[in-house]
Amino acid sequence: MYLIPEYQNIFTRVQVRGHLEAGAPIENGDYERIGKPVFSYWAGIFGNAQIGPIYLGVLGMASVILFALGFSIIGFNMLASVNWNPIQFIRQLPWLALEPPPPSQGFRIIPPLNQGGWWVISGAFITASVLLWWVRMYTRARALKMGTHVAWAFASAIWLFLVLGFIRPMLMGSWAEAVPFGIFPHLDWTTAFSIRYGNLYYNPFHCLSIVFLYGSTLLFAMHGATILAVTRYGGDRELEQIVDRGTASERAALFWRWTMGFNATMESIHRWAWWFAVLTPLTGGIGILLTGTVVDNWYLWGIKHGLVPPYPDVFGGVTDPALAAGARP
Ligand code: 07D
Repeated sequence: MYLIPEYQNIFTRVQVRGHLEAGAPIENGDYERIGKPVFSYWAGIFGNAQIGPIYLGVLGMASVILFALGFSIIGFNMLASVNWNPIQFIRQLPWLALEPPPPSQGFRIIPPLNQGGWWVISGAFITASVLLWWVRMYTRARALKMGTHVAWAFASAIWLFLVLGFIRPMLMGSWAEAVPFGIFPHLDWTTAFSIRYGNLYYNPFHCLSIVFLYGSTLLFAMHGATILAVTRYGGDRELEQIVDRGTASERAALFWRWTMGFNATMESIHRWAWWFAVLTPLTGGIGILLTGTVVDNWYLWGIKHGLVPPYPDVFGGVTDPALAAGARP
């Protein structure tokens, strides 16, 4: 017997290839769409099989060039640190670093090149690159008459990036507070930072940031799974379901009310997801900004505010190591 499917959903592993799609026409803008789009089987496995057109424009080109410059400066400094030996460069790459200026340089705008000067220059290039990429996102969204939600979410990540690399070091009066470039070195920096300031776990903004980070993954999994589960009823046509609720939405909503008593709506789930993602680096940036500027030791702060559980007093009292004789002022 030959079975004819009743409903064809748009999630299918069959790669449907129509004509190359140039994209929506744009008013008063003869924007370059570089190159002729092509189809790729492998791209189609992960998303749309069509690659291109890409638009770089002036902002995009400037951003790519600045990033390449910053990235190359980091690479060449690392190469210099292994005596220009390419084999050692590959072998030791995960451990190599371009460090920010030492404390003795304070927040001098251009320290000597081998005293963190290269770090400042590459950081400036990468920061300029990231900011231009943001402007590009904003202007591309406007050109397509879209909302600018993506750009504002990206701005939240840029906030944390700026706090870590520029705003907090400036407030602390020292580039040495900033994050080094390097794979393990930047991870070591997070541990050292946490220990130096009395355990970041007791920073309530780090807690909040983790809540939103984990929350984002949970919401993404719940939403992705829910939509996949109701595609057979047309749930994958999310925008249609927002304005004209169908049986897919009804079932998805009832499923969540059954299983947890409450449901988001076809529209609100996307706002939940946007806010959780945005609040992750937004709260994180606040937490980093407060560290060392307003709060010196999160553990002692936690004791003072009843966050740290009381332990039996068998180990003696805890004093702030930063207050001990000989500690760095
Ligand atoms: C990093 C910023 C935006 C990035 C942008 C991109 C380029 C590329 C490339 C040069 C992601 C620009 C970059 C263009 C340049 C080249 C090659 C966003 C970023 C715009 N923590 N922790 C967080 C957990 C601990 C510590 C956030 C968990 C320890 C520090 C998050 C645990 C210690 C900082 C989080 C844990 C510690 C953080 C990041 C568990 C020691 C931060 C959120 C289970 C290891 C950051 C308030 C994010 C922060 C941060 C999670 C443990 C230290 C929620 C789950 C106790 C110092 N931690 N952490 O979105 O915001 O990052 O803290 O143990 O600064 Mg933590």
